[in-house]
Amino acid sequence: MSAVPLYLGLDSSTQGLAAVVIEIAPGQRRIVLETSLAFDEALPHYGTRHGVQRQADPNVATASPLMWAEALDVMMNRLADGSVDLRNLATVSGSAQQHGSVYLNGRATRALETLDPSVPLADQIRGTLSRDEAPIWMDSTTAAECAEITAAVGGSAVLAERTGSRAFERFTGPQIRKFFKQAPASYAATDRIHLVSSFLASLLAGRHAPVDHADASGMNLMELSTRRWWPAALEATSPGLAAKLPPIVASWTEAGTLSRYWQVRYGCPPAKVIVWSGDNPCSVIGTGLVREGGLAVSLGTSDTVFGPMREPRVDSSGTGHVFGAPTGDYMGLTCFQNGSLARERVRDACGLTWPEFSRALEATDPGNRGRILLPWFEPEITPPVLVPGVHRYGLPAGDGPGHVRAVIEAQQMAMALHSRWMAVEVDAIHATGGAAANRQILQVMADVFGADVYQLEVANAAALGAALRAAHADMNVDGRAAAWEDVVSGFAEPAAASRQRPDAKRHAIYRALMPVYAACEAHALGRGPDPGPLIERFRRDGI
Ligand code: XUL
Repeated sequence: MSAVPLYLGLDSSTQGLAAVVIEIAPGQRRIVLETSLAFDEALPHYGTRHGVQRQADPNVATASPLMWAEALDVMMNRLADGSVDLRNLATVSGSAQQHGSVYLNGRATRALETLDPSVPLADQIRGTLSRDEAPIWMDSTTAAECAEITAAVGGSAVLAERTGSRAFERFTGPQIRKFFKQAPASYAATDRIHLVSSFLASLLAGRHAPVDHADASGMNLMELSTRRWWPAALEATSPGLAAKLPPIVASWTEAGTLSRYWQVRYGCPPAKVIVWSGDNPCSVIGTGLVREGGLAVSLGTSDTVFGPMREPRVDSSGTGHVFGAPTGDYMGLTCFQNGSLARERVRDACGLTWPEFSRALEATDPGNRGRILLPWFEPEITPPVLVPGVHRYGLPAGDGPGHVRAVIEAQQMAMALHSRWMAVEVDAIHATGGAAANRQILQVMADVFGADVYQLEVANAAALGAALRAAHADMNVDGRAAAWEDVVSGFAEPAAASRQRPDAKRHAIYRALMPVYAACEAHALGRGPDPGPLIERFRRDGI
């Protein structure tokens, strides 16, 4: 009997690297292994906090590409220790935090092609960087470049219409422009600019990998309708950019095979490497949302709301994004920067463990008696807040349980409010990400959205999505690619027993609280009056 093929999905996220291995054969579909490492603990010599190299300026966020490379070595070493039979690996793909960029010099091409299996990967890549640190999605230092690019292409509406998003500080185009302006010599010495996803795929394949159309749409550089680099955006960004960018390909394209480095060092076969994609696009697959109509919420370092779209419906309010999806369709996404780290900040400030945090949530009233917190500990993406700051409305600083409920309610209301542009009628939400394990948080989600909320079996939907993308590229039916429904079936299905239903009374409370929350946001952003009277009215009538 021939061996059952294995598919590996890797997810290089902000805080760590995860791997999911699945096997698929007739009558046999199962997750063989799920494992992860945290950069701070596994690779302490990079001195990161939550995977990020923080500087004094809270708007700067970078990480070392060498750390991501070294993590690949650590993970492959772990996989090769016998827990899976790597010899049966058929295809590999990956998922990575979106928008971050890696700058390589002219030595990279040869270095990738001649990686020596006896020398750690990071040591061989060190000399190929034309910029030591990669700016990542949490960086918000490019407001000037966003304005310049926007003006050069004819305004925000034009940029959004063409690329799927108005200019965003974390997007790769504005980041590239800033690098070109601040370090012109290093920019000139840059031969190739990769996304985190295409950089890591290149390390596996031993040659420059293309970017897939899904992750490329997070750059303000790709024309959504043609899925090619948009010349006007390239020109507005930096000189000679076209020659430095990888080609854009469909998400199921083969980037090569696992190079000799991985074969000799870890006993891998020459398995096909399928281009990597962004973590949110991979999560679309990993949450099983392969057709329009579904919605997922990911509670990770960033909180994101996303769902597949058949046709691109660009957000005229400038809040969200339209990306390509790995299925070949599109996806809508709204991103919130103050996700897990904000929950952690509140938990730590109250001196609670996670179980105590959950109990505090349960012990407080839905609607929090109108006590509202805007948890902008870090700069926020949605709504745009460049100067971080926490705002409290009717919430005394010493009220620990009140803060616990307030941070969760604010995050859920912000997600519900700012994802309206996606115009998806939701009756079910697939929840993923670390905090999706918390039933109390998911109950608030169900009550705020007025929708059923399901947990998925796999904690890391992005890594699972990458593994499923790897499988899809290998699963041909009569010479044609397998249908996505067949690929995800049995893996990315919500567990029926996990269903959490909204409570009609609580949903009514949140419907009444939502305009109060929106008024607090407007006030904090300097765009609206004191919401005090609205809060008073809610306290009187809303609960
Ligand atoms: C999405 C975004 C984040 C990162 C986190 O636009 O910026 O969700 O992908 O990894």
